[in-house]
Amino acid sequence: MARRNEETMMRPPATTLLALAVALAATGCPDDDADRRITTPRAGETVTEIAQRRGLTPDDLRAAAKTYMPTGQHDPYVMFSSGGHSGQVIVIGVPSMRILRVIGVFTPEPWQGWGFGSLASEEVLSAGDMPTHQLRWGDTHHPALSETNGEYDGQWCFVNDKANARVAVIDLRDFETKQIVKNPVAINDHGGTFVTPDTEWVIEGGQYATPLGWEYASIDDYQQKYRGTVTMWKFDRERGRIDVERSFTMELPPYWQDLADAGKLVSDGWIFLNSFNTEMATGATAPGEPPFEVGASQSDMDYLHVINLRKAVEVARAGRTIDVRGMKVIPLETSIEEGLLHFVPEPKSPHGVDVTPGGEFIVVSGKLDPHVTIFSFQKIQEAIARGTADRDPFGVPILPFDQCVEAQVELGLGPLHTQFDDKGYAYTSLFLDSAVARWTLGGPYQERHPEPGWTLVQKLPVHYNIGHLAAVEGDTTTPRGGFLVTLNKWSVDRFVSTGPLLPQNFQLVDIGVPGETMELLYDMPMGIGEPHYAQIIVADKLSPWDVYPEVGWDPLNQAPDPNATRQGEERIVRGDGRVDVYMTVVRSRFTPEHIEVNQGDVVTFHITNVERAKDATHGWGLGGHNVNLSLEPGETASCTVEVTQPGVYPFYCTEFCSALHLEMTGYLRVRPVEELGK
Ligand code: RUQ
Ligand code: CUA
Repeated sequence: MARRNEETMMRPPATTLLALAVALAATGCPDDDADRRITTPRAGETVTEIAQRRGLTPDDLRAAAKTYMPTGQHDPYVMFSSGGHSGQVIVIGVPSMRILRVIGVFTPEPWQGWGFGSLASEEVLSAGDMPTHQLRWGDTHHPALSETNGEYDGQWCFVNDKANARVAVIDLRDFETKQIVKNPVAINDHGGTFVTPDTEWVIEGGQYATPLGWEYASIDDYQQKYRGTVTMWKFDRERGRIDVERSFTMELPPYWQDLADAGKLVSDGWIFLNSFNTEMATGATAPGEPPFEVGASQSDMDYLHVINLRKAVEVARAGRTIDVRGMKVIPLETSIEEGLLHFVPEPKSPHGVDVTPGGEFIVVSGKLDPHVTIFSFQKIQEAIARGTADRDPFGVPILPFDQCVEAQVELGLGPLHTQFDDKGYAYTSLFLDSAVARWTLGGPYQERHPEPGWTLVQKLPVHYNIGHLAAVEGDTTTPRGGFLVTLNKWSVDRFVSTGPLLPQNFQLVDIGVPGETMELLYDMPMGIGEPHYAQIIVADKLSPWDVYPEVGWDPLNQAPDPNATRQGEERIVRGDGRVDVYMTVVRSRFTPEHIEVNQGDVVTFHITNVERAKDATHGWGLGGHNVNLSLEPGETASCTVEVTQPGVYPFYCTEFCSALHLEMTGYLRVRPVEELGK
């Protein structure tokens, strides 16, 4: 009997849950060990009995009921998380917190054939190289979903590489990386990527000041020769590529620029960029001198950079730029002359800057200040119009703090980043407190919640040391509310120990109910690099392809591949020292299966998966040559191997695609030179 009964009981209606809660409140946790509690079910157990056996509380059951996705059902939200120093982007279903996909971006990834032989991926990865070094890892920080009118449109995802100042473009039709650009001016970045409300521009703010264009300068010349940067990459939606020619960089003082956000609606056309180390500390250049940690934390105020993007675009178009390694750079003097850049003092070693959904306010968190500071865009505009005589050492005008600030809310220790919901609440991560603070927005948001504006409503402990946080569409013009994910840096005791290196902890929080009722639902260990930021989109907005549009598709250019091979037209073309193999793949064979070449030949394989069935992916792994291709239905992929070592090399399908998958194989035979002419 029990089976059906139990299944229906897994999703009890609210009233049943309540009854359950009452029943369970009276029972304690049985004290036999957890293993036995899990592995000794009785036939026909009810949910209550299971909960009693496992020692689950009513809150546990409520949390389970809120997060559980029954088999076959889809998550309503999808989170795009940076993969930190894994160099990748991780796609996660919310609220189930199931990993759906890891997208190969800056780091080769064998399952996807990313950087393991596929010529297309080599082309993308090597476009991001330094002239002197191949770069094969990245430190992805801030994914940015493309927007139309300030709302996610589900078409593109951008992400930056902090280690090397690179930006990648991911096409959400196939969730693959299509472009990597290396910043020609900066070596490292941080305040990226952030997009303007129509994804015209992808913003990449710098971080640690260096001489522009990867040059050398003595640290003694820090103030004269080191500079900060912010780069505006022009995105060409038609081509699906960043247009480097139409992009430009602004030279900034050698402060350490940090996070950025684009204005929206009323503040559309403006960029806000934090900074720290406005002290221009140069660290412990000799024994006994203060390290950066100390030197960069002296002042009470740093500078929020307020940038007039629209005007900066005009100045760049008018050619008032210098050339640095092919990048147009607006010199700092020009920015000052043209009024492109203003500073607003911000307390104290700030980190996050986040613009409210309507674009009216800019929320700044100072790591060493217990408040969030809220600036009014309107007031900043008025202060700019009024003018100021105050200047930083480089001549940048500094607007008076008092004229720009709207409110300050005391939240707790180590505030970092802020997200928004649909009910006029803001959520700020508190790193040192290990908590999320829910607080109210004032002004036009006042009518959405019962509490007074600009007040702290609730603090929810998280585990532990939270960095970023992501609410559903929480940085758009129309946040959805519902769920929040906290990206905690430390997990300490939350999971079974995996030795000295522990995963991070993503925690799912219910923010659907107003007032003091944020509720912690679920812990998800994140054992893939250290993610920084994430964005959560409503799943319905994504419309990825099931299979590539045509058989013989080139995913890099999203167009038919000239090297596509039709069934019956497979062939081996031999030229002078080079061999081209035109191969097809279908369950469960490669055609041709035998390829004999001469030692020293350069062999290029053009392989087309002629399948049209959803999920009928094949792989092509070649022993001894560091090659694995992933061939999604319809895809044509190419790879080139130089066969220097004679021998017999089986290749095989690396995806378990069919009952005769193990038979899906072939031989590449490399004849030794001595044999030639025999
Ligand atoms: S960061 S934890 Cu965005 Cu790189 Cu703040
Ligand atoms: Cu194709 Cu296994």
